[in-house]
Amino acid sequence: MINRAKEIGDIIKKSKEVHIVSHIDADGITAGSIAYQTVKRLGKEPSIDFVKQLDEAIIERLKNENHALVWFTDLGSNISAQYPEINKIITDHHSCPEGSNKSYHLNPHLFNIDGGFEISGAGTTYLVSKTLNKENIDLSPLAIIGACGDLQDRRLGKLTGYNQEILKDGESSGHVKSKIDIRYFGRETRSIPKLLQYANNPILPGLSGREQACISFLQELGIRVQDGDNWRRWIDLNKSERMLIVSNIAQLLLTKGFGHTITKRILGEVYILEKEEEGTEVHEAKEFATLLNSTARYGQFDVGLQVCLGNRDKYLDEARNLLLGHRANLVEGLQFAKEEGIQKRKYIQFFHAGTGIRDTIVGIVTNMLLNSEEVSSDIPLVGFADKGDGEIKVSARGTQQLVSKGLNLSKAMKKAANELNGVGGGHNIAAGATIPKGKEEEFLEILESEIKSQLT
Ligand SMILES: [Mn+2]
Repeated sequence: MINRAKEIGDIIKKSKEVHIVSHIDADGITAGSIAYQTVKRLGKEPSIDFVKQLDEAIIERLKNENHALVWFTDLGSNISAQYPEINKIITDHHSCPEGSNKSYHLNPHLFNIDGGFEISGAGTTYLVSKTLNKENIDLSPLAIIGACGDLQDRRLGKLTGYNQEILKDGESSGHVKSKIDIRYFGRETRSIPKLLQYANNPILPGLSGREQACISFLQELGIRVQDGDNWRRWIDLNKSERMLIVSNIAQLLLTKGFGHTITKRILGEVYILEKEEEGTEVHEAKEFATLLNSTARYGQFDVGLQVCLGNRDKYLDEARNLLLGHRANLVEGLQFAKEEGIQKRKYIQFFHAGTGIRDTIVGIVTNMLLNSEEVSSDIPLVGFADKGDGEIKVSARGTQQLVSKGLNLSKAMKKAANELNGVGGGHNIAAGATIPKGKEEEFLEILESEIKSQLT
């Protein structure tokens, strides 16, 4: 992989002009930002675009724009063997078809490394970046954020594989610190009751979704929840308070029969960005990733890009505004999907949001639902959303347990989409597809039979 990274670095050095095309999620924004900074530091002026997916329209546009070089980050693996007229390099981690092993394509799957959790799109982009300039080690935090944005730390409660190597760069250069702490979202910015209220993976029986119950739980432990008018956050607690909460949560889970493996998930590595201000969304990798997810998914990719490039004041404020909107959309989306109802089949369950949920966040909603109390997680969950142009976005999410039983959503989604003249792919645990409107029923049939054969 390092040799391939060097080869790609040489192509960049030789090129007069570089146009970057990246994906609209947190991993895509960090990947694009790393590429952008890398090209800039070579004294070239990069241009950049963020897209939902590489569809025909985008490819046509790229052909017409006639760039000296197009750098695809966090996407592109599915077209690596196509469109020779586009002079390209690809740093991606999505699973790729036969024949993808090209000298300009860096992808862990080509080297028998699992792109689902060992390295992300931002990570592969960082590998190339580092071969070009040692100083680019300061971009390692972005690769950590990208990996966390793609939930690559979830399986083991910490980053592993190549991500661990990147983390070492971040630590040795003083940009990142990893520490063992509670893994629930919002350590830096949420009040402690809210952190518990929104806890999932695992959910907290009796507490998740119930703010007043969370406040009482904390008060019964003797934890002060407010300092004057201000709610205390996780980072405001002292060590013994944190330990008291963690041990009581663990006890709660164990008495409810969750078992040790699941209970242990509440603790794990969290990644602190040491150069950032404590108590802000950019001080911790997971919170940073969520902030980025609120930008490009709503067409505001410049905000995410500028925050990643270190331009803060105005852009951080804008990102925070977008985050409020994103949160509201997720809450609404969850509510909407629950009201529509999850329909269960034998090997998959699904909901159809129509135009009720944006196609750019239906994947997040699907993931949150699969991890919620109301939805069983013993079969994959599929979410449909209308893209509004005669096409339907499909998102599928599974669990680590299902993957260990043979589930490969990337393969199944790709197959089902291809049969209906759509496109699909992704990772074994999380995948997406775009299909023609009206084909949902057929799609489910094919998808289910494929998943059935994977799981039995
Ligand atoms: Mn990615």
